[in-house]
Amino acid sequence: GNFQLSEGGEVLKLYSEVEERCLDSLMRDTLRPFVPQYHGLVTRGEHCYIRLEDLLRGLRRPVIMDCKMGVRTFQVEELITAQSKSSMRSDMYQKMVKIDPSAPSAEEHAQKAVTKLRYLQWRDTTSSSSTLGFRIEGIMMDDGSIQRDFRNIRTLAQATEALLFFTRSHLDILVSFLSYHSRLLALSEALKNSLFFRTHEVIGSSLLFVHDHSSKASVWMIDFGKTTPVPNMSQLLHDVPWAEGSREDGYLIGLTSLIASLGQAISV
Ligand code: 4IP
Ligand code: MN
Repeated sequence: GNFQLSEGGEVLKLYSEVEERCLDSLMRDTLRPFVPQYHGLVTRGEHCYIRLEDLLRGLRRPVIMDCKMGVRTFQVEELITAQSKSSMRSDMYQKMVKIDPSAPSAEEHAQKAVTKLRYLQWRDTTSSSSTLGFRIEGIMMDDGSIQRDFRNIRTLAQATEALLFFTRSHLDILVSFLSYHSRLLALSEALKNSLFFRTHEVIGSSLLFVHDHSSKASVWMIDFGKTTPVPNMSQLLHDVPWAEGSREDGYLIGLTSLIASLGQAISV
């Protein structure tokens, strides 16, 4: 979870060193127009916060969709952590059983716990993350209601259905699809030219889709708490599947799927 407050037209997000470093570099990167503007740190009570542009500012009853990007949502460090018994998580076992009681192995059932790696991989392979390179984490409708029921989406056609649901009841669906489509194409150009993107493994980051009645539709890159520089000056391709030993995240596989899905939605 990411705890945040609202203050003076900004969003205050609980400090994370990893995320702060990313935002700081992003302010000097070609991706700057695609991320919330970063205004430095502030302390409130006993906590330190990251001051961010409020992406919902000026919007009336916005509709929001969070798509988690990449073919995996675990960091490669989890492969090592998972080898120590102390990393067993009963909370993650509980979350898993609640969705699918048959998912844990006999051993996991006996321990009533799973490793974080196991849980996150299970989430990736039972959603569209592994196959399409993104998954819909949630949609907030204009009445404030939140839908998180997109777990069964696997195919591009199902993702397109969800996108149609997302823009339903709004303005001209086509107009917002077209503006999302062109924003994603612009993002994909910016990513091609981004030094930050070439040199960072982007894990657990989302694209936030936002529109309201005034037809303003935009997409933002958010959540960099697990986005880290790749070691030894190496660079990532982002458009190939992950395999053990690599740090590829499949971010561009997800972006390509999203663009294709919007393309399908436009032609419906
Ligand atoms: C959550 O699982 C998400 O994967 C979180 O990632 C992750 O936080 C949580 O790990 C994990 O329990 P569900 O979405 O299935 O509930 P995100 O914050 O990107 O949504 P991390 O810490 O990996 O960022 P824990 O260890 O925080 O519980
Ligand atoms: Mn997120």
